[in-house]
Amino acid sequence: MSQRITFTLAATDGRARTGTISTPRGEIRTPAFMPVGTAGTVKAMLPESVRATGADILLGNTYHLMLRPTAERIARLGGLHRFMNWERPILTDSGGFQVMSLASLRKMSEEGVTFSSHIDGSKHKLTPERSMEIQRLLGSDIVMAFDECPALPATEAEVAASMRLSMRWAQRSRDAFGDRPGHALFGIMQGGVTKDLRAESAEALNAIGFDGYAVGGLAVGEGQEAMFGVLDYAPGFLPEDRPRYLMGVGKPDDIVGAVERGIDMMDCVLPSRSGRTGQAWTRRGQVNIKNARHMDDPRPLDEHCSCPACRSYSRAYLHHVFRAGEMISGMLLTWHNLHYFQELMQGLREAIAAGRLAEFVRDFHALRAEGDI
Ligand code: PRF
Ligand code: ZN
Repeated sequence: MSQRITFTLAATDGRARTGTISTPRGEIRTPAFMPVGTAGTVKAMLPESVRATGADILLGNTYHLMLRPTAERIARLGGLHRFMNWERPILTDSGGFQVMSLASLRKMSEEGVTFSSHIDGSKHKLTPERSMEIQRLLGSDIVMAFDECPALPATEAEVAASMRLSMRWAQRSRDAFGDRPGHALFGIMQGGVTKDLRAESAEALNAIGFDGYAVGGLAVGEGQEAMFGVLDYAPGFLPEDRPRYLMGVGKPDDIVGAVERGIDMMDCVLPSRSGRTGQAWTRRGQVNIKNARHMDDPRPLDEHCSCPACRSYSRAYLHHVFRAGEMISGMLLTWHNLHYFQELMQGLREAIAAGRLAEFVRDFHALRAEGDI
């Protein structure tokens, strides 16, 4: 695989962009939503079903896979794509963010982070160099630099120190990654909600040079208004000709607002996780299938949705299988949610290409305001 990964912009509408990331494993239409396949599976979905929802790329996690079944075992078995039966592009997160949210006995230093596994308590170490090695063993197409996302609440001095550490790690990630045609390395901007720190972080990343740039450190409890406040300027600090990835976002209205502000890629557990807890996302907002009002309702979740859950099952059935704890409940709601998120992305791409994003966004909010009926 010597073909380089390229990004081609097809159209812009205001700050919003649509285009294509071309990789040896296939094209990624942007703005793109990446379903999360943390442990080598998008929970409750077969890979061919995930593809059928319209996904071009999945996200995998260094942290989970290094602990179980280990990166070395996956490499011996032919890499993550073959292991999980997904031959299209995979982006892997670098591990530090998951260490901070899941592991115990964490110890940070200039070198990296040591921690105890949330699975069996075993001791492990992640550094920029080890994260690059793990992501190479997995066969990841888009590798993320190793960073630290500071836990909130944090003072501005703490956010600044953490961002500068992440920028030193970004340089070490770049050095350790080397030149790998057909694989991309993305840097991750940090700096909290402080404009000067975001600018300093972007400048450091631009000087190192990456194939794409992520906006990290958002959607960590600051609220949508503060997040949009940062997105009003942060994408503008990054090169126009490289993809911009907003990590861990988000709800449908977060996605729409991020795309309006120039974001090209996003990932979130929301559609898959909430599918397993009985939450459906539709054009009219959230539907809680647990609610007794669905018990006798013969209508589908959304009569305009073409997913298998909406084509063949009633709200009454979806309510019943959720209440009964049947596995098909998580399967159908996850499918519906991923289908809805991908349909939203397709709508955004088409609206940007046609120069009618403002109308699309207006209709999006108007239908949600009507609510579920
Ligand atoms: N860094 C990394 N992964 C992430 C984040 C980050 O800041 C976030 C923040 N929303 C989600 N996932 N490496
Ligand atoms: Zn549906």
